[in-house]
Amino acid sequence: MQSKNVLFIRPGLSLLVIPNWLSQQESDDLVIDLLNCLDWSQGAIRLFGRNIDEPRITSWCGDVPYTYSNRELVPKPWPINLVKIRDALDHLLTCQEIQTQHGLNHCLLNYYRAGTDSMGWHRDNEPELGRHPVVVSLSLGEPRRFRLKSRINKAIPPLTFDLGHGDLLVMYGTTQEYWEHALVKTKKIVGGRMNLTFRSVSIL
Ligand SMILES: O=C(O)CCC(=O)C(=O)O
Ligand SMILES: [Mn+2]
Repeated sequence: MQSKNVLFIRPGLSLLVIPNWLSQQESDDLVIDLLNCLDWSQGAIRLFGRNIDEPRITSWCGDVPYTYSNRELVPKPWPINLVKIRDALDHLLTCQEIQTQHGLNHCLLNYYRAGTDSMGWHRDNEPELGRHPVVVSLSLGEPRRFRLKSRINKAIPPLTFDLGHGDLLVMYGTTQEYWEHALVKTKKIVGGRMNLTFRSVSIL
């Protein structure tokens, strides 16, 4: 089904973008609540034999284990306000005829404390996300620049979205096979931004 929010604007990319999916008030309430009720931790990556802090802090909840960035995220209960959001997003996917194997059963949360916090180019293509991963991304807080670029054809122009408070972006279809994405650093003085990515994870 195609609506005004659905974008099939580059080869191999399936994207749905809904600005202001949550209202200002809903977004304000959610971000405060999630900062307070979840455990936030500093993840690290192993690079050349050294542990390097990721440039962001993270949290998660989910019904199943998920290995992300070489970290095993064990199942963790969903706070009540995230259950409501998750169920609304499952419903949205059904209405858009975007299928998931197990429903949205995992949520990874990133908090970017300042413009120097970021996420480098990557794909969300862990085996437990299946052949065509569905990644539903909800942004809260300060707008930040989200980029997508083709892995296979450098002549295809990249895409840039300034994702702000309450904006929703869904990647699906072959997007994770042919495209990479990143949340880039900025030299501007910016406040905090939270990002929630809901995923459908299989137990392998
Ligand atoms: O913060 C964002 O908008 C992107 C997050 C992301 O790509 C991820 O969690 O895999
Ligand atoms: Mn990602």
